[in-house]
Amino acid sequence: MDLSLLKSKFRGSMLGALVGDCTGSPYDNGDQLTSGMKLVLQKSFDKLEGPPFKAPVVQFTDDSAMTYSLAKSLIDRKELDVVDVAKKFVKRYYQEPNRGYGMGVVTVFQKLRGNKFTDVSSPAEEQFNGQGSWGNGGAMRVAPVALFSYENYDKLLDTVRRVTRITHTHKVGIDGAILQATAIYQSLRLDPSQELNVVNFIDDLTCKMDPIEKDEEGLGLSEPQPYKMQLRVMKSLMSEDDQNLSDERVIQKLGNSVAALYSVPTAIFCFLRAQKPITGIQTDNPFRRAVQYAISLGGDTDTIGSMTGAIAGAFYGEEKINSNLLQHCEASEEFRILGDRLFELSVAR
Ligand code: RVK
Ligand code: MG
Repeated sequence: MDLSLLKSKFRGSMLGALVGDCTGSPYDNGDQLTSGMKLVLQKSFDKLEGPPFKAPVVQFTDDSAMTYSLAKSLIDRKELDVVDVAKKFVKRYYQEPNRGYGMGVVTVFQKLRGNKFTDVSSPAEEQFNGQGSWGNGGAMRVAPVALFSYENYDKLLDTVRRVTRITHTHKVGIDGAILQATAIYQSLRLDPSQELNVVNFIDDLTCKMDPIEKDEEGLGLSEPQPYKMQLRVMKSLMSEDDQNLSDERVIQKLGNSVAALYSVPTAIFCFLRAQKPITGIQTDNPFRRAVQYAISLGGDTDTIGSMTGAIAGAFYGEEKINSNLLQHCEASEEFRILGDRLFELSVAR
């Protein structure tokens, strides 16, 4: 692939994650959006993308705070150093605790600080009576790992697993992060000037998730390969007419919660569905369409918006992310630079 396109895709994934988080956070109250709120969302995107105006930046939340720390650690260390990542997560949390962190993950940070990072495994393992967290917190911050491991899928799997386990040890939480990273990995490799083959994209994800989910033994899950099942549901929804596919049905089938299983497949679906116009989302820009659609589904809007943005940005590249909109997002220049550094580290060495 042309290196300037690939560089734009690296930037696009980092910026996409940020934009989805910033634009989604005002709607993150766990509920569905009313039709009035969907109109407010449409108008807000129109305004942010329109002629420049002065306003306080739209702040990012825990998603981008952790994405930033993870990217910074990979760049500083040139490899995954889980102790350094854990330190960066915790330091940032104590500097700015009000960024909307998950209720459980804060306990992990307290324990990590308490043991002075001498044991970075136990705090996450002890979560939820030893089950570990299945929240989407591993998946929401994983974009830098997909970029860092661009050339080697086995390295991606190993890095995602190790970095996710700092906070999330439940298999469903880890596999959600793997699925999100894999969607970014696949998107980076596709040419955005060609129509995306949605069926192939889902089939490729399914093939990659199959062996990963086969290790479920002993977990006693009612569904042994839950992500494969959600990918099947996604494929069947994608074959339906735009007109018949209500937001309620998508939410009922795929979910919009803080659970990785009910949010990562949703984010991938939003990216794929936004390849074509979606009733009620008025824009010609497919990147914006994906993110706005993800937010309009309600629930965990900032995180599903951010995960959708990271995938869409990796596919379309920075060009499709409106520059006026970026000006309104906190730390967008820093996120662009992180994308460049990760590109230099993993591609242009
Ligand atoms: C608010 C029972 C479990 C569980 C388990 C539930 C932020 C808990 C971010 C927990 C993200 C929540 C989002 C989130 C995710 C997880 N048994 N309940 N085994 N595992 N839960 O705390 O980093 O937005 O109710 O680990 O994954 O922006 O509080 O956090 O959208 O899921 O929260 O899991 O954050 P955590 P997280
Ligand atoms: Mg969230």
